[in-house]
Amino acid sequence: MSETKISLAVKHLRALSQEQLHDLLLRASKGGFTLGDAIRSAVQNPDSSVGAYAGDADSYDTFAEFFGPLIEEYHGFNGTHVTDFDVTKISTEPVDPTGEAIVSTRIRVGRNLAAYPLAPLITREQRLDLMNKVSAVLKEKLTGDLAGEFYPLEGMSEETRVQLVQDHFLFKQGDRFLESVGANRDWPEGRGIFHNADKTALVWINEEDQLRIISMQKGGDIRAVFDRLARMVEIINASLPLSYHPKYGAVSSCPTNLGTAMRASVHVKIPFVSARPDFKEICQDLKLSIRGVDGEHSESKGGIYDISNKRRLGVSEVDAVTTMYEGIKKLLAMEREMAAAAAV
Ligand code: ADP
Ligand code: CIR
Repeated sequence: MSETKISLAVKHLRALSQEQLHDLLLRASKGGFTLGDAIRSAVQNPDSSVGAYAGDADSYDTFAEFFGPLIEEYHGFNGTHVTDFDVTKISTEPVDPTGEAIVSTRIRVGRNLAAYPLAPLITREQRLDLMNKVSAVLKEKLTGDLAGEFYPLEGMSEETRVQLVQDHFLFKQGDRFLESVGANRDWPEGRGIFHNADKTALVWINEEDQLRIISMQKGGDIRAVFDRLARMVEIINASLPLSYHPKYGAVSSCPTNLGTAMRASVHVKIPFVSARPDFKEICQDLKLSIRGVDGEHSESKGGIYDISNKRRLGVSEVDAVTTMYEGIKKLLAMEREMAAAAAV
């Protein structure tokens, strides 16, 4: 009989003692989130890999006996998060010197505002208020090469929306995992995207997290993408009261995003390596995650994969990007070897 894979949420729920479970079931976070709410996505989607969400920053403390071990298992870390955005520590050596393998590079971080509940609990009025405040701040504070406009999702033509999604700039409506936890309520109202003229500096508002700060461009210049992101984060940090946890760093609604809340990815052509039966294990050993070209839970197209750092907590921002950089370097070396062997 094949073994059914259970989500981290179910695994760590089962690990609680009867007394702990009873105690946790009687609690509610400051915003009124319960343990039932936290695991609803896992219950409704048995194929969840994680299956837990927080409704507010306090959920991580109120249900610490549940979230603590789950977060430790996912990130492999139980210390205090340390931040480091120093771009001079990122290698200047191009990871893909011929420019043939890497299609594009993207680094994003998630952020939430301290004064509002997270997506599962935020009210319609709070969401609208947040969108108006944040979009005004972005328009005022992001200047020079970062200067741009805010485009609300509500009222956007379907043609524009589809094009932005296809070009990898805009989010889609949250998936069934987010639907279960209430993060898709009132869609598309209160959501939107800010971007500069050439769409290399972007901010998503009120998707899974209230802010997703994104830097991206064609090709494999990871350092340039990191540099732009660091500048955006510094300006936004100084302009908005964001939510940070003393142990977990940047607060996010999904526990996989805590810490740096950073996903540094490349869209990379690796037809040989990706065809290996141990491709997943290779990436796991390199501490990398694999996604398809249209984002989470999507498929690869034409041997192109979205490869990113897996850990976001217990690594600094520099470490997260360097993990991706070093891992891609190794995958590309393997790809070249396999291509050369196939050519003889
Ligand atoms: P997130 O990265 O914000 O967690 P997704 O995995 O759903 O969420 O990705 C969001 C969008 O960003 C998708 O359209 C995805 O294809 C795009 N994307 C991710 N990495 C890259 C990249 N390196 N180059 C271009 N687009 C990318
Ligand atoms: C899940 O549990 O499958 C979804 N809630 C997404 C979790 C985050 N993604 C990931 O670890 N790949």
